[in-house]
Amino acid sequence: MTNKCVGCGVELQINHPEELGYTNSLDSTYCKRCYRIKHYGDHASLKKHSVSSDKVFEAVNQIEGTILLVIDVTDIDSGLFTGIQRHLTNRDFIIVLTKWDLLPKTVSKQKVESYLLSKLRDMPINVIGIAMSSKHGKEGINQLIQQIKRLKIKQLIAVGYANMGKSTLVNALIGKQDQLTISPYPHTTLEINQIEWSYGIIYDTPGIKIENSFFDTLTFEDYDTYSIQSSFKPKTYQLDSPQSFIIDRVGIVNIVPKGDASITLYFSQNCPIHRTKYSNIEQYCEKHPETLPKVIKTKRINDNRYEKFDLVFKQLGWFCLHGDFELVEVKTSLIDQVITRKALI
Ligand SMILES: Nc1nc2c(ncn2[C@@H]2O[C@H](COP(=O)(O)OP(=O)(O)OP(=O)(O)O)[C@@H](O)[C@H]2O)c(=O)[nH]1
Ligand SMILES: [Mg+2]
Repeated sequence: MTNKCVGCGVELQINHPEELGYTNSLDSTYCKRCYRIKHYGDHASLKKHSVSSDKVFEAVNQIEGTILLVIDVTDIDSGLFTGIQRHLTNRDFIIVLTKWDLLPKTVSKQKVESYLLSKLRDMPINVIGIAMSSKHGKEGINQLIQQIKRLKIKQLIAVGYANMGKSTLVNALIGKQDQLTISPYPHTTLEINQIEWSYGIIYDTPGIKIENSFFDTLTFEDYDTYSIQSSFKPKTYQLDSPQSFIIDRVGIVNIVPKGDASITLYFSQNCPIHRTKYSNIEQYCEKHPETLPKVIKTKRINDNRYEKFDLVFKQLGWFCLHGDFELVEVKTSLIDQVITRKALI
């Protein structure tokens, strides 16, 4: 029988120091990569490896059980992948919204849940429960455990896009904070990891790769500045004149207000976002070509459904716009990664 790394699920090996699973002894609990991530915060190896989503689905389809679909609450719009019912057929789903501590405390859980439910309406999957979890406090985890007990679920498979918090959630469920390896970067878990716990068996799985992500257009190091890792510190601007917002190497948002209007930014505190007058944007671009995305497509936002709406740059955050607008225009390379929704907050 082969031994697997308890942290990332990969098969242990002692012959190839540069390859995955390397360890000094086959009796080790963790591979060298996990050891270095856990003890030295050394994430360099994460640059090199990604995971095949098809392989993940194929492997998950070999396992019976309820799907614990893990979605980062700051990125709900990425969390529900297309074709989910095609990839995971005839399953029951419990959806867990993770990272609640990153949202302002005033956010209504009902509002977020009703947004999730509105998205689920178009998806033919059988949802038998919804739960919320947070880095702080055990309330959400305890409620999830109660649901699992009540539904008499014996096999659970944590599935979701990379970095949504699957391994952190499984650690919290089994009550062992440090068992599975976690990191702030995607593709930490490499293979399916089977864990026995008080209520049966729970599987941690490698994250599914988000295709066409803004992060594909940035560098690995940019992850630290652009990804949302600490609570939002929203910034609000009154818009009494036309303005442009530039997210470094991601895109530009041009806004021409009609009367009273405001904009609130929900992005990583380190995310490089500049503001200038709309009348200056061309000059700005000429002066700072390095801040522009490589390819630029333009999309006009004509969403008049809501008085207050979010302009979401998936995975990165969103602008919340309040009021009337003559023009809202986005210029970016990944136009499909920008969507609008009724304001979440
Ligand atoms: N603030 C906050 N951070 C969280 C929470 N859950 C997970 N994280 C962080 O999110 C990052 C990713 O967590 P992981 O558990 O490694 O995510 P994963 O889905 O297993 O990632 P892959 O294995 O790469 O697919 C880590 O930096 C975690 O600390 C949470 O509830 N709150
Ligand atoms: Mg993981």
